[in-house]
Parts: sequence; C-alpha cells; structure tokens
Amino acid sequence: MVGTAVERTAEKTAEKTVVYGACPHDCPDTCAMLVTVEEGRAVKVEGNPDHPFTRGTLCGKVSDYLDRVYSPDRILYPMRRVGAKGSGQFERISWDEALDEIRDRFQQIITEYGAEAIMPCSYLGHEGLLNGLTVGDAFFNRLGSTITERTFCISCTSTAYLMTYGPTHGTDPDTFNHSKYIILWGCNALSTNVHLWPFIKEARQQGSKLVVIDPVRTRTAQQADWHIPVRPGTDGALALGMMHVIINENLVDTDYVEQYTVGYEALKERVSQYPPERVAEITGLAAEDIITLAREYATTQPSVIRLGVALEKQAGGGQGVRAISCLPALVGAWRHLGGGMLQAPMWPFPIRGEAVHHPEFIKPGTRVVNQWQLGRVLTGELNLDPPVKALFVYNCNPVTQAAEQDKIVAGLMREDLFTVVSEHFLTDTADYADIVLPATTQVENLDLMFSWGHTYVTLNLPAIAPPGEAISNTELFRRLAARMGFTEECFQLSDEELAMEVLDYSAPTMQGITMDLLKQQGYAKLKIDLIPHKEGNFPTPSGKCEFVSSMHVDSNYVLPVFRQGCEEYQPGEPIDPLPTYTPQRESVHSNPELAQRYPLSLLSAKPHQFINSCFANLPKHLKLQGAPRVILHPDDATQRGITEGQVVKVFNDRGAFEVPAQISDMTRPGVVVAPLGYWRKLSHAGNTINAATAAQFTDMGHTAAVGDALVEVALAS
Ligand SMILES: Nc1nc2c(c(=O)[nH]1)N[C@H]1C(S)=C(S)[C@@H](COP(=O)(O)OP(=O)(O)OC[C@H]3O[C@@H](n4cnc5c(=O)[nH]c(N)nc54)[C@H](O)[C@@H]3O)O[C@H]1N2
Ligand SMILES: Nc1nc2c(c(=O)[nH]1)N[C@H]1C(S)=C(S)[C@@H](COP(=O)(O)OP(=O)(O)OC[C@H]3O[C@@H](n4cnc5c(=O)[nH]c(N)nc54)[C@H](O)[C@@H]3O)O[C@H]1N2
Ligand code: SF4
Ligand SMILES: [Mo]
Repeated sequence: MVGTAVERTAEKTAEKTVVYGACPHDCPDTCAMLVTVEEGRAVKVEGNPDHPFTRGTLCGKVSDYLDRVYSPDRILYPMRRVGAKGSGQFERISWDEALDEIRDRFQQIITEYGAEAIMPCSYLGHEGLLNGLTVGDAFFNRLGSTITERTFCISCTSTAYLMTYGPTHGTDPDTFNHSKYIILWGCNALSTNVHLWPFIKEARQQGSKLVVIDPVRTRTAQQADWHIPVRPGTDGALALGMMHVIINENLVDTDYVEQYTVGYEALKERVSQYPPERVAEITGLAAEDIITLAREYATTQPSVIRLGVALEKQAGGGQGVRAISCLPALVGAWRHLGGGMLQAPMWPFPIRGEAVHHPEFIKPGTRVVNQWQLGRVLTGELNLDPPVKALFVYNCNPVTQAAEQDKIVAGLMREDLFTVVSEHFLTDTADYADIVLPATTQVENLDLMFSWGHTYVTLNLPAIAPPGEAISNTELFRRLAARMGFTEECFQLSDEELAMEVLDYSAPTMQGITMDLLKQQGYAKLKIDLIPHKEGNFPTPSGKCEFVSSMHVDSNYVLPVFRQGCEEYQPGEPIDPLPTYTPQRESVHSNPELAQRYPLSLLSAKPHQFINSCFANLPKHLKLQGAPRVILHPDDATQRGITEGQVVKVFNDRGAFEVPAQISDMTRPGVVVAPLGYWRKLSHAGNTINAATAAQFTDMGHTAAVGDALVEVALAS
C-alpha cells in the first residue's frame, strides 16, 4: 500500500524505510523512483506513482536496478593493475595508496609535460547535477589539464534548435495528449523515451495520428499509423520539401509567420529549390507521400514533432534539425496546447554554470580536445603537443561507445599512458586502467536531477550505505582536490551544499520549489508556460522564431556546457544561417567512389534493454536483449549469399566487427542496423559496432557523426 507523498517520506518503521530516488541514467525520462530499504539493504526499486510524467513505472532496464547494485561483479575497492594493460588483472589497494599514486603521477607529468598532458574523459553515465557530466570540471579546470569537449550526443541538435528558437522548453511533453498529429522524427520512443508513450496513446484514443519517420521499422514504427522509411541523413531535404508544399499550397499560417518569425522570404526562396520530386530522389520516398505528409501536418492542428537524437548524428544533422525546426512556426502549431516541437526541454532548468564548472579557474588559451576523437588523441594522430600522458575516466565507457575503437584500444595499450577509471564494473575501458576506483550507484548517493525529457526537478536521496569502499563522484573529486592541495571553497562543499549551489532557486522557473518541498514529495514541476509561444515570445535575439538565424555559430562552436564551461574557441567554417540540406559524408549518393567498396549505410540502434553500454554485462538484461546482431534487408543478404544467423563481418577501412546476421525487411535495402552497447570482451570476436564508425563531427556542435558510415558485410571466415 503506497501512501501519500508526505507519509512516504516519513514512512520509516522498524522494518522498512521508503526513500525518494531518481533514475540516474542517460535517458530523457529521468524517472522518479521509490527505494525500499529493510535492515540496511535495498529490497525494492520502483517508480513513484505520484510523478505526473513517469507515473510509477520504470523501464525494463532499470526495474531490476538492484541487480546492478548488488551484482557480484561490482568494483568495491580501489585497485592497481598487476597484469599487462588490458588483461583486467588488478590487486586491491587502499584509497590512500590510490590517491597518492594519482597525485604523484599527475605531478610528474605536470613537471615534465605541463598539466595539459592530463585529460579528463567523461560523459553521461550519470546524469545528476552533482555526480554527472560536470562533476570533475572544477577539479580539472583548477588543475589546468586539457579541457575535454564532450559531444557524444545532443550538442548538434541543441545548437540547431537554439539557432531557431533559443533556450525554450518548447512543447511540454505533459501536453502531448492534446496533440492531433504527432511526428516522432528519428525517435524510437518505445525503447528510448518510453514514458512519453502513454501521452501519445491518450492522444491517439482521441483521434490523433502518429507518424514515425525512421529508416528502420522499429518497434515504435510498427505501432505508428504511418511509418515513413526515409533514407538516413536526408531528413533536412524532407523538411525542406514539406515546406515547399506548405508554401506552394498556401497552408502557411501567414499571421503567425508575419508576427512571430524572421526570414520568411529567404526561407521561401530556399525551399523553392526543394520540390517534392527532387526530395523524393534524395530521400528515397514517393513524392506523393511527401505531399500528403506536408498537407496533413499543416492542416491537422495541434501538430507536434518529437525530435529524436539520432537525426543529428550525420554530417548534415544540424541543418537537418534546423529545417525540421522551422515547420511548427510555419504552420502556427505553437498557437495550441500540445502543438509545436519537443527537442530536449532542459533549457528552463536554471543550472548555475559558475557553480558546476568553475570556469574562473580556466587559464586563457588552455587547449580543448574533443573526446569523440579519443583514438586519434591517444595514438598521436592529432599530433597534440604535449601528448596526452594521463587519462582520467569517469561516467564513461569510451572503448565501446566512441568511434574508431581499434585506435582507442591501441592508445590505451601505451605503456607511457597513465589511465585511471572510476566505475561500477570492469568495463571494456576499465580493463585498460592502471588504477581503478569504485563508484557508488544511485541508491548510495545524494543527487539532484534535471531532465532532458520532461520539466520536473527530481531529488535522489541516499537509501543505503555504499558497499565496500565505493564513493560518489563528488567525494572522489573532493578527495583528489585535497590530495593535490587545492584549498578553494568549492572543493570543501558537501553534497547537501552542492545541491543548493547547482541550481538558481531564485529563478522564475523555480518559483515555490525549495529543498524542503523536494524532500517532501521527491520532485517538483518547473514553473513554465504550457503554451509558451502562442504569441511568439521566443528567447532569441529577435524575440521571434529565426528562419534566418542571428546566433553567431560556426562549425567549431560548441555550447560551453559541453566544454567544462570554457567559452573561448577557435572559429571554424561559417554556417549557413538559413536551413539547408547537407548530404551525408558517406553514402551511395554522396560518395559513390567509397560506395563501390562499401555500399551499405551502417546505423546503430539504441538497445532496448541496455542504456548505452550500461547493463550489458548483467545476465538478465543480456538474455532479454538477445545476442549482438546486424540487421540486413533480404535483398542485401541474398546478394551476398548470407542467411539468417550466419556470422558475418561488418567492415570498412576503419575496422570490423563480427556478429550473427538477422535478415529482415524492417530495414531499407542499403541500410544495415546493429544494436549498440554490447561489450567487446563479451562479444563473439572481441569487437563491436564502433570499430567501424568514424570519429568525425556533425556540421554543428562537434557532435559524433556516428550515423554517417559506409560498410560492407560478408560471411566471416
Ligand atoms: N533503451 C534505451 N534507451 C535509451 C538509450 C539506450 O541506449 N537504450 N540511450 C539514451 C540516449 S544516450 C539517447 S541519445 C537517446 C536516443 O534516443 P533516440 O534518438 O530515440 O534513439 P536512437 O536509437 O539513437 O535513434 C532513434 C531512431 O532514429 C533512427 N535513425 C537513425 N538515423 C536516422 C536518420 O538519419 N533519420 C531518421 N529520420 N531516423 C534515423 C534509428 O533507426 C532509430 O530507430 O536514447 C536514450 N534512451
Ligand atoms: N555507434 C554508436 N556509438 C554511440 C552512439 C550510437 O548511437 N551509436 N550513441 C552515442 C551517445 S548518444 C551517447 S550518449 C554515448 C554514451 O556514451 P557513455 O556515456 O560512455 O555510455 P555508457 O555506456 O552509458 O557509459 C557510462 C559509464 O559510466 C559508468 N557510471 C555510471 N554511473 C557512474 C557513477 O556514478 N560514477 C562513475 N564513476 N561511473 C559511473 C557506467 O557504469 C558506464 O560504464 O555513446 C555514443 N556512442
Ligand atoms: S532508463 Fe529511462 S525509462 Fe528507464 S528507469 Fe531510467 S529514466 Fe526511466
Ligand atoms: Mo545520448
């Protein structure tokens, strides 16, 4: 029996306590959790039924969270490498020994090469405002190490979205049930944003149409009223083609466009270059379908677009998102409750950059290096001076998750590289560490969560004591700072104090939200407008939707949040302020020469049962997810003499991975799909999809262009 929220906090009997939690994983849903503790042991983790967006359910990955917490494979003590690099052989040492060794090695490296020879490497293994992306920034900025640019994800989409609308939450996902026409554009919501589904379901019960635009007939696409199997990387052309139809057929909301947008004439001119017939050729869709989609979308209001993240992961991903973003303003979808567009509604969370990054420590001119190119960094291909001599990894598993895997591994094998990894498990990356450090899981630490999929702040209270000698990331950096002799106040703050520092509680969106309230109910909704752009009011320089963007952006511009708060950067190539279509770097159409050898586009699907590489070592999750595989269209399989279940090699000049083939027309001819997250060391031939992906960037925000890769597939010998 679950009581009211207030009772629940107080629900503490001799036998059990129920504690408010929040899922820490890199997922837009940021579920509110309840953790039941009996005699110091967590016995149940479930969804908080009071939370209006996540509604008491956890996904299949996290409903067994305690398998992670109590896994016999968890790292519980600091360890030092005893075997060869990569052998995964370690001996237990004390925290003092570990910290001394890190300090001594860091100091040696600083004396010999300068602090920039040390590079942090982290991402969103933990999403918390305390323990997440920015947890080490103050420490590394103070140390003067290389500044790491972390753009595995969302930096490109965010830049494109901000260029158009500025930092607005857009359409609140809580209002999707009011939509009459929902487009999931490159978003496999049933796997990746599952708590949006009940809202979509409710809308459909009231007659809404669901369109899914995805090269693959995913489990989400299978549920759609209409699945549009666009060619990868051509979404920008599709959106420009839709606008062509909307403008030519006078379906524009001219009043909205006149009052609340800038650059319409230029946009009109641009889209005139994209008639449906041309767009049909680019996208591989029928011209009639493009026309129908444009008509339905424009005339069925409120219409809403949910942008997935995969869209950005192409050479032209940013301009693609720019083009799509223009659609809701053109048809006036923003006028209505449930109309508009949802990118990642993280912008109204008033995160205090100065408190999370401490950019005042950054010495002007400190170099910035992007970790998507980690393989090139560590193998010397980028000719960095000084070379990277120490890598400090936390919240991240680059060996499975970053491109050009073989180079990363070769780099990590370097005897002269000192590698530290803070982890829950001996991942493919941790195997190469010189020092491994034990990290707490979410039920063992305090955190405060923002979300990139809804507009609630969620509190996570520690429910149990950490096992062994595991410590939170915040504690790790407190200890490291003390060992390095850093005396600044920010390195002395407790987690409770940090929780008060990281958000601006006086911001308008935080009205009425206090720590007391969060402790009472576990979460609180930001104060935001549910129809924010009924009358324009876009937070752009012009106050309008900018078809022609006035934001200064070039190809090297990356939002400071992804670069330890650093604002200084080397300007790159100019970016067209009008949306346009930029073809993929690697495709049959844009690069026929390469396609002669490697004719298939490789996409990676987010695994249903893992979060990136998290959980991919746990037996129950592995069983449910099934074996690694590559999905080939029957035509492509037949041409290559490949039958179901045969082990194939997927390869290009960058590398290869071997997996069984699954033959299915759920993918387009010419497109092969491999689920992500499997661990190298648990895989058939010790390699995974990122052996074949490229450490290239997208057109905006230096994001990983991971969806832009040509390969060939052949029977493994
Ligand atoms: N179960 C699960 N959930 C997750 C994650 C996970 O690993 N597992 N990861 C989390 C993270 S880090 C992220 S970033 C999000 C990502 O969330 P999503 O963006 O929804 O996930 P993806 O699987 O990367 O891509 C979604 C769909 O886009 C399609 N796609 C690929 N390229 C293109 C293209 O060029 N055009 C179009 N229209 N579609 C394309 C893919 O076929 C895929 O079905 O999910 C989060 N949630
Ligand atoms: N081919 C291909 N590659 C991709 C993608 C793709 O679609 N295709 N997607 C990209 C995207 S969108 C993303 S977001 C990235 C994700 O890349 P990563 O963030 O590197 O992915 P994870 O596998 O989640 O690794 C996070 C690690 O952090 C650890 N961790 C979790 N909590 C804590 C903690 O509290 N403390 C410490 N010290 N460690 C912790 C976890 O155990 C895990 O091993 O991958 C990118 N790579
Ligand atoms: S991974 Fe996502 S859907 Fe699953 S529990 Fe965590 S936040 Fe919720
Ligand atoms: Mo991501």
